[in-house]
Amino acid sequence: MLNQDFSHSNAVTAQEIEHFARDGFLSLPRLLDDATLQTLRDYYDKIVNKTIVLPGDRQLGGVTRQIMQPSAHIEYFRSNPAIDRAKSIARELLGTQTVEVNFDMLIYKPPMHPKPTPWHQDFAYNAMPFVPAGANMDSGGLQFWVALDNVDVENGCMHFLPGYHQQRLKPHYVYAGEATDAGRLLATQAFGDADLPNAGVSCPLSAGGATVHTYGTPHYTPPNISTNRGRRAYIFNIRRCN
Ligand SMILES: O=C(O)CCC(=O)C(=O)O
Repeated sequence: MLNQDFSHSNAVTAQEIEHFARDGFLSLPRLLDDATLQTLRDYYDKIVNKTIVLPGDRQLGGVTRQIMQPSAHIEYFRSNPAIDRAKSIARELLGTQTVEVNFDMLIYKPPMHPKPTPWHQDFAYNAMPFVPAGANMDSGGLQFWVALDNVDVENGCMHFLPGYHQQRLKPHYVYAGEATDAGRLLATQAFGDADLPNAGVSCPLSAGGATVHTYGTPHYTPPNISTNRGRRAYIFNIRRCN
C-alpha cells in the first residue's frame, strides 16, 4: 500500500516514509503556520462554546465532545493550509498524485476530562456496530490528527502501537454508547498488556504539529488530567482517489 520510491520526496523524508510503512504512524512536529493555527483555533472555540452551532455536535460514546464534519458548514474547514500540506504528505505516503479529503471532525477534551479514547483501529468503524475481526485493512486511507494546543500524556496526546496495520483487523466491541448509534465508541483489548492505558508510543506535540496514521494502526488517547490545559484536536482523513 505504501510508496517505497523515495526519489522525489520532499514533504516528508525518505526515512519518515520508511518509518511510516513499518510502524503505521508518523509524528509531524509542524504542519501549520501560526496564522492558520490561530484561524483554526478561533473557529474551534466558537464551535465549542456554541457561538457557531453545528448539527454534528455530539458526545462520542456519550462521553467525549465530538463535532462531525465542520467542513460541511464552514468553508475554512474545506480548504486551508493544513489540508494542503497534509495532502502533499499523503501523496508521498500513499504513492499517488490523486488524493482527496473524505472526512473531518473535532474531538475536544477540556481540562479534567476523565475519559480516555480507548485503544481501537479506525477501520473497525466502517460497519455497524463494527467490522468483524479478520478484515483486510488495506484501504489506502490516512488520518491526520492536528494538535491545536501543546499536547502531552497529561492532557491527552495520541499513543500508537507500531506494526499492527500490516496484520488483519483485531476484534472490537462497543465500549460506550448504543450499538445502533453512529456516535458509538469502539475499543479493542486484543493486544494484551500493550493495550493498557498509556502503553504504546506516546506522541507529544507542540501546537501546530500533527500525527498521521493508517486506518489499521491501533491508537489511544488518555483522559485530560490537567487542570488548566484544554486539548483541541482537528482531525481529517485523506485517501487516494480511485
Ligand atoms: O482525539 C482523540 O481523543 C481520539 C482520536 C481518535 O481516536 C480518532 O480520531 O480515531
